[in-house]
Amino acid sequence: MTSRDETLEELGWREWFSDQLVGDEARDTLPVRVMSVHRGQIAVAGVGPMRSISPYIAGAAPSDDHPTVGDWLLIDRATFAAVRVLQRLNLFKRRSPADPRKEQMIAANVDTLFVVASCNQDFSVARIERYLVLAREVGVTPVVVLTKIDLTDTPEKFVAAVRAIEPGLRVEAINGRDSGSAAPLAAWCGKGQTVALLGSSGVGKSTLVNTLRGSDSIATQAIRPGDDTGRHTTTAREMHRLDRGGWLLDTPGMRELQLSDATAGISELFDDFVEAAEECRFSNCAHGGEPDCAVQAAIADGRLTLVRFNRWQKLTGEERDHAEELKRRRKS
Ligand SMILES: Nc1nc2c(ncn2[C@@H]2O[C@H](COP(=O)(O)OP(=O)(O)OP(=O)(O)O)[C@@H](O)[C@H]2O)c(=O)[nH]1
Ligand SMILES: [Mg+2]
Ligand SMILES: [Zn+2]
Repeated sequence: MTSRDETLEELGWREWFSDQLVGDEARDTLPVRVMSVHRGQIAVAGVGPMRSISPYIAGAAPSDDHPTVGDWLLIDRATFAAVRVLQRLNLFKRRSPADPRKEQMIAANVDTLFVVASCNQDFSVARIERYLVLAREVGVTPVVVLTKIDLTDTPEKFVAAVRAIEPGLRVEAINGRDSGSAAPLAAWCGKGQTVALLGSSGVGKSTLVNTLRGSDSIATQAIRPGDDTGRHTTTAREMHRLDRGGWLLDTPGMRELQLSDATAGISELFDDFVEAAEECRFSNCAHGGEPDCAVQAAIADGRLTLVRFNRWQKLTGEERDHAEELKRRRKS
């Protein structure tokens, strides 16, 4: 193996990407990974020094063809201009809070998702569940990281609430400011691995990146004492390198995660409800009092819970509303 291959592998390069090179691309272009996206410029790393280049690709179609953080990009060997984005292993996106018709890319080519939530007033099972639906939809293994266990007398209550979402879910409860406490997370951060951190503002994503890197180079900021919400300290998505070779992709805290086209993810996370619904008398049963509703029957005899039913209905309702909205706009 040449040192070039080694460098690229440390950045997460694998056969999936090298197999995509066609024709003269191996000769005329260089593969680089998008490390960060800052207004109109992207920082890319590959063999040689890190560069800041324009993300503009001549002739590219709108939306998904544009590079986002985590992407593998071919750049022209001579001019360093972006040539094309390699097909992704996976892509995290959400509905844009500013314009619900648009999707916003969050991160590409992620190996593990850390869903970060804190053990305080800001804790919400429904919110964590949304990130888990997204992980299912995208096909990336999630780990729920509960931070700030040093600030609660009952960390086990938070852990139990998360474990109840899904059997077998990985949950790590830690003090994100303590390297010993955060050490188990290193298991997902091996050489060439990319771990994305998602969660609300103030839960401690950047703090965790600093702790795992043994540095304090990323800005963090105290949360609001009234309601424990954060101050939106991180403003850009950025990959950070760990000494052991992995990459942590820090992101700005989200006010709300509006899922986009997550029907499959919702069905997977709520497969027990989907299964029960197949037994309803009417195939279009809304599970709201129709005769012979198997979902209501399962809730009545305790096989399914009402709280999860309500969250399932909310998520499927949002998907339905959004699909109808898009249909309406297309017609008009
Ligand atoms: N006590 C305690 N404080 C923590 C822990 N993790 C983070 N903090 C504190 O929580 C505050 C917010 O942390 P940040 O790392 O800035 O949060 P963030 O998720 O990056 O927030 P945004 O960048 O706004 O999305 C800081 O004051 C951290 O020191 C923890 O496990 N225990
Ligand atoms: Mg941050
Ligand atoms: Zn029903």
